[in-house]
Amino acid sequence: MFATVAIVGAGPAGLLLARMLHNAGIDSIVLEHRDRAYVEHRQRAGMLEQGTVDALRACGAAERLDREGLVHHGIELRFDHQSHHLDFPALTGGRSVMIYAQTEIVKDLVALQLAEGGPLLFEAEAIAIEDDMLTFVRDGVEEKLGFDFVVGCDGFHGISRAAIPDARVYERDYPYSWLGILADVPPSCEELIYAHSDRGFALHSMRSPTVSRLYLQVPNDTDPDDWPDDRIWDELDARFAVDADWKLMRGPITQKAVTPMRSFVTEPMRHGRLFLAGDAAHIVPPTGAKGLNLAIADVVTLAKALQHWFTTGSPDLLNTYSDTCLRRVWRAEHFSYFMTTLLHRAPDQTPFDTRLQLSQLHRIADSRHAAAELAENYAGLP
Ligand code: RFL
Ligand code: PHB
Repeated sequence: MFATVAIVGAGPAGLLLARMLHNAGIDSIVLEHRDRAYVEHRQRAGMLEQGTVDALRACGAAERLDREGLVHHGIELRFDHQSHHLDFPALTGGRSVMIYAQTEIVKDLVALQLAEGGPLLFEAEAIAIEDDMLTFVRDGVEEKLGFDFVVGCDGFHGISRAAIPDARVYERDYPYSWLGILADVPPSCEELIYAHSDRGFALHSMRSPTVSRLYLQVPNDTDPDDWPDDRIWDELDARFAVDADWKLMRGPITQKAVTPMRSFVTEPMRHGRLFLAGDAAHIVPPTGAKGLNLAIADVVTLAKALQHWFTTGSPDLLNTYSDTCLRRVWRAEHFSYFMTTLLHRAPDQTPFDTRLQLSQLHRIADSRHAAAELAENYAGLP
């Protein structure tokens, strides 16, 4: 078997890359370890930057997103029992964000790929990447795939990253995790609420006009079974408490999961014909909502570079791929770290630390410059 571009992983990064290459007339094969239902239902991100929406539109994958996506013009910061609205268009020169679940992006891209793209092989696990050959296992049988280029879009637990020799790794773990729930209840807010409280962080997000997505900061290694539904709603109530006429609507919880928080970057993101994109190369804690957006930005950069190579024979953009991506990655790493440490309560937090957090939160609420700095990073740098 041979593909001009072999793509490992059918998450948003791998699927979008396949779509962009297809549109540019470059053939690819996507190998995905899991089955279709699994990748289409893995609950993850929801907040899309303008650049992500633009990329999906440009490759003809935004028809449903344009019908069902919820445009958000800001977020709410809640602390000291007060709410503060950040108006993104006013602070960023007109930018907004969109809520549309990663599961739906994946479903849309899988459907397009199967209808008009190249091969997408589910339950095909890549096990080794060599110079110009990839080995994968399907139905218990080892197969070989030759390529001109191979792209590791296989997420944080994939195998591609290990094929880059002498990589430099930068990482940080956080002393807390997120308990995330999906609930069949209309959102209790129009914008996302990021809440700082004495009891820890909470986030109110949404998936649709009838489905809410909420998160609670919890200790690492928390067992979701220790959190019956009533305990979750009571804790959310306590952390979102505000001196205003506001009530958190409760409804049946349909999913519950605990996610650890991590910052991670590997450099460089390329070795010879192997390129890394998305979570395979970098992880951010979800507080800044950057992970999916970074994955899409990598792939947009790489698709352009590959197209440039195949149309002009020039390797210039392939040679600058890693540096170009890492510049954006490190900005997002810093912003995600900033948002995380600003809003969470560390197990060893002192009253001094809390005072610093509150001082910074007040600064964002009171200063247009501080608010604009947050809004620009959140809505996405061009
Ligand atoms: P993915 O989505 O992990 O996809 C990798 C795919 O590779 C497959 N795979 C293999 N296939 C073949 N052979 C192998 N050896 C393989 N090893 C792995 C896997 O099965 C999988 O299908 O990586 P990708 O495409 O880079 O996409 C990254 C995003 O998924 C991730 O950054 C975001 O979900 C992060 N994230 C958020 N990002 C945002 O931009 N906005 C958000 O609001 C946001 N919220 C979140 C998040 C992540 C969360 N969790 C659970 C980590 C909220 C949460 C709770
Ligand atoms: C989500 O909707 O899942 C979401 C939104 C914003 C974040 C993290 C997750 O910062």
